[in-house]
Amino acid sequence: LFACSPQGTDEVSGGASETVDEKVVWGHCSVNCEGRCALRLHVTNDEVAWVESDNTGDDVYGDHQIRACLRGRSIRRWINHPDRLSYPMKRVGKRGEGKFEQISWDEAYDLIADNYQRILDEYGPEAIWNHYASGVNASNIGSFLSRFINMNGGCLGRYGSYSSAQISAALPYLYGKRAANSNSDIVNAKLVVMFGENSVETKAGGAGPTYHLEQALEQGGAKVIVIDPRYSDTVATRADQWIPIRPGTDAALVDAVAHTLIEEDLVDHDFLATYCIGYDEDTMPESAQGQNKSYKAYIMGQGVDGVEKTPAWAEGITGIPADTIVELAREIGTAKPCAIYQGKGPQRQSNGEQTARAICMLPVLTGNVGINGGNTGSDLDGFYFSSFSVPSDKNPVQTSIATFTWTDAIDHGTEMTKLAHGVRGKDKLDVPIKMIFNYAGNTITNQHSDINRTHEILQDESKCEFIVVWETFMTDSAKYADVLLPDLMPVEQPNFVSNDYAGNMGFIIMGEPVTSPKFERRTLYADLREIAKRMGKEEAFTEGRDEEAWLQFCYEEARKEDADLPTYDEMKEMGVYRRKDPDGHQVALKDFRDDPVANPLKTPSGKIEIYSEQLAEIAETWELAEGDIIDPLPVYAPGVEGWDDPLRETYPLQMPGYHYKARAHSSYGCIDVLKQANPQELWMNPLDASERSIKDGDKVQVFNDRG
Ligand SMILES: Nc1nc2c(c(=O)[nH]1)N[C@H]1C(S)=C(S)[C@@H](COP(=O)(O)OP(=O)(O)OC[C@H]3O[C@@H](n4cnc5c(=O)[nH]c(N)nc54)[C@H](O)[C@@H]3O)O[C@H]1N2
Ligand SMILES: Nc1nc2c(c(=O)[nH]1)N[C@H]1C(S)=C(S)[C@@H](COP(=O)(O)OP(=O)(O)OC[C@H]3O[C@@H](n4cnc5c(=O)[nH]c(N)nc54)[C@H](O)[C@@H]3O)O[C@H]1N2
Ligand SMILES: [Mo]
Repeated sequence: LFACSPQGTDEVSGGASETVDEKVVWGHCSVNCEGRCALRLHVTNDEVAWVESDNTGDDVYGDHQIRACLRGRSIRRWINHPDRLSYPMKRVGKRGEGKFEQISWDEAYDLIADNYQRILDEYGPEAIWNHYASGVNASNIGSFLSRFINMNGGCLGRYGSYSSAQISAALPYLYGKRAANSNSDIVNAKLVVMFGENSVETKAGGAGPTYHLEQALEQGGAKVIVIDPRYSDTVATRADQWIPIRPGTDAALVDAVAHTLIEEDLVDHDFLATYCIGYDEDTMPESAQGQNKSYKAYIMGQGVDGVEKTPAWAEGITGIPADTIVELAREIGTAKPCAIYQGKGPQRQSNGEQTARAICMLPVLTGNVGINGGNTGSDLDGFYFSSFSVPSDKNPVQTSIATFTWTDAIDHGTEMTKLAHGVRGKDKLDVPIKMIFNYAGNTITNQHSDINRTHEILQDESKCEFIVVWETFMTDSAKYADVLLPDLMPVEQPNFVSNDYAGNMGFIIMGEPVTSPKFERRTLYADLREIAKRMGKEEAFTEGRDEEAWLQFCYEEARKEDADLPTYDEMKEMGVYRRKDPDGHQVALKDFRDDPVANPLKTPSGKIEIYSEQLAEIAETWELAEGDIIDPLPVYAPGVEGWDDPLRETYPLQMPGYHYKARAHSSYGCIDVLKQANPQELWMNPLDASERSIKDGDKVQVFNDRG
């Protein structure tokens, strides 16, 4: 791919044209790959001619260039793609059918304002839903929608995410919060063990975790073991050892590693006694004493289930030979320090909360928490600037639901309760979701699950009455819009982004609109201002500012808290600003490790709760669906439709997913050169394939009852 354009740039073919007006504009790629990279867009006659990335500074590690991957470098093809949406439209066919008619902007704004006001009057703000959407991560842009909605009474809240709901739900019970070391700190580790962590493909930007991992390994020399069902690029390029595992069985592997650690006395007794409760009978909370409910009892076979979690037991579940498990345990038990991380693949499954907590048990048992070169077992963390988002009132609605359960809230919202469905802030929902605002998201169908069911729910217009979508392409989710608005991309408006996961080097990228708006595309802000005007709230919404003025306002507010930031004008001139983490590397729970009395955790006991009384109570009081498990200990729980489900008789193959290199979810999904470089393919174990006479490159059909 690089060979076809000079210096890894992406250039318009067709040779030189008469140059009238030429400029170079800073911009960024802010799709949700957990990267965020700098772009320098070369613009000729108000069209992007070619694109390069950050070329500033000496590019020394620690002060390195924020170079974009091949997706960001192909942004010209995305901006100018013939399929891009260009006009406001309203739906004319059935929802999801994809039939639209072009309308005027005035008609679009009237339709939205009228329906929004009607639904607010009839059902109240709890019936409004601001859909999970991660297509735009430019700091100043998406937050305009929250500002607008909160100004109008707010909306039903949501907690958790599609990314890491299980990690973020589970870890506070163990550690009082979700926290991890910067992966740049791997430079201090002797051994790195990664469960389904694939930053080589999923955090590929030049200032992101994959570059930190490479540099940390080069400088620190740690050995790397990756546990993943798939031979990922992280396995291929960073691992010394690959341990393939049956999907959904990581907790069983952990249990057996713990068994060896205990049996061979490789656990850190001081750490467990000082910092943790629930490892053995000595530190059990009063409510659970004398009942063989400790972690050690669970592992060694004296627990409630009476099963000893030996490596041979785990071999049958995980598919990993018992010898390999024993070796893994010995390596983890003797390498000091050892950095254990998880990606988000292992937890993004049923009972993923158990898996997320179980993986954390390995650093807990070996005392690798709160130190350089160690980790909590959680996914990555890093150095961040404070928020640059547009100010908004707090959401006045206190009620929230889990992000993933929004289709239930449309279909049978008033049946959703605190104890059976995780409603927060109220015992039950009073109204179903009646209206959706969806800005830059494709999780209505494409990125959600069980699309056939969602389709049915949304087709019934008496349930969800109105859906507004802002998009750049006719995605599958966009087909469910009642009004569909063509958005300008962040690089086409005043824009600004700070780093996401970026090890110990934070950064800010400030850009300006690369070209004038094309066709009838407008900014989200311009649209919301017009809708606010129709609802009599324009002045309150804008406070007299335009997009650029808000950008400057947000930046100046952040500068009040952080005087070392360059001035706004300097920042615009520089385009990129880098800052090294003043603490060296983020080390999660370091304060607690240094002084557990002065700096207790936010758990009820102030310690690491291997056994959680809170979870014991939840397990007793909540109404769980069949197959769902909540347990005071991080135990292995196979989950719904796991490897040993009886349904396997009918459906012999399991299909785990992973985040794909050629796209950030659906973003950049249509780019020809990216598809050529990395075609969308199904991977299958050659043994399974040969049993079915399937060869590499064959076209296959994959199906179940859901589609
Ligand atoms: N099966 C399966 N489903 C998954 C996952 C999985 O692993 N497997 N992963 C889940 C995870 S972790 C996540 S975070 C979600 C992500 O799901 P989404 O948030 O939907 O992810 P994206 O496709 O990155 O972005 C959504 C949309 O934003 C649009 N977009 C891009 N730029 C702009 C812009 O400037 N303006 C506007 N208005 N729109 C823009 C894109 O066209 C795209 O359709 O998916 C989840 N769903
Ligand atoms: N190119 C690209 N980059 C992205 C994204 C994208 O869509 N494309 N999405 C971004 C987003 S929003 C997110 S949340 C992150 C996610 O970042 P990651 O967590 O790194 O990626 P995932 O693909 O979710 O899962 C990581 C790995 O888990 C493996 N896995 C699946 N099931 C299991 C299991 O049961 N056990 C074990 N041990 N491994 C398992 C998968 O094979 C995969 O290699 O990626 C971000 N980066
Ligand atoms: Mo995600």
